[in-house]
Amino acid sequence: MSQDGAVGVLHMQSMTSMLEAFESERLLAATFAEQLALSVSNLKLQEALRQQSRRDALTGLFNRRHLEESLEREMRRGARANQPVAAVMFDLDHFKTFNDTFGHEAGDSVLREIATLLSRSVRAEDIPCRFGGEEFFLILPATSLEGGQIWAERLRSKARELTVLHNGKSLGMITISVGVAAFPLHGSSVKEVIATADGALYEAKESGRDRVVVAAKPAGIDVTMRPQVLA
Ligand code: GH3
Ligand code: MG
Ligand code: MG
Repeated sequence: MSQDGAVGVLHMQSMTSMLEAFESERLLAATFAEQLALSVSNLKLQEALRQQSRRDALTGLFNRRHLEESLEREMRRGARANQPVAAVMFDLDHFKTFNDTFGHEAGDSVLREIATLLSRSVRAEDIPCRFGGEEFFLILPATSLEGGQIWAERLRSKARELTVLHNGKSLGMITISVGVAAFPLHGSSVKEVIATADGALYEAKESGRDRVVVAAKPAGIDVTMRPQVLA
């Protein structure tokens, strides 16, 4: 038994018919079962916490830790299947001003709406994440850089059309800046791919915001080479 009730059934059979020996074995078995129950319920708790720590509390999207693990897995899968993986990173424009004007709670509503839009716009195999603050990240398995760009442009238009209400009042137009990169074109490690998407996002900000920038294709990449994933 654990705090939450029965965690399992343990059956032990005595090899002796002597009552005294049986009694000491019974005590040992009870102690053993208690320890076992504790271990099993600890493992269950650990698993529940692990599940929780993969999600961001405000938006329900996957968090950055999950993103990094998933991107590595998808890159490995892509390498094996000879398929690209697109990485799309975006950041809300002038969000600080937005918070300052309408308040932090209104800002939170916007983050949740954007997360809903993101979740609704993706395929089941895509992985939408909150990278941190007002930055989001999307992993698109089996998608090229061009595919990522098309997807990013579509999201940018949808974000502009979003009407977020807070206390019955419209919060005005939301724009996003987006950076797009892809595996294996922009690197063979998670770090490199994220950094390239981040670099493209930075360029989108620098060149005026509310736009998509696709990371430049590195010169001299041999596309006939089988992709590799480096840790
Ligand atoms: P830029 O267009 O350059 O991205 O400008 P910005 O104002 O969006 O960028 P900056 O990095 O200066 O500000 C980010 C803001 O995001 C500041 C912070 O208050 C807000 N923010 C981050 N996380 C949250 C959150 O969980 N809730 C709310 N309401 N605001 C958040
Ligand atoms: Mg911002
Ligand atoms: Mg930011």
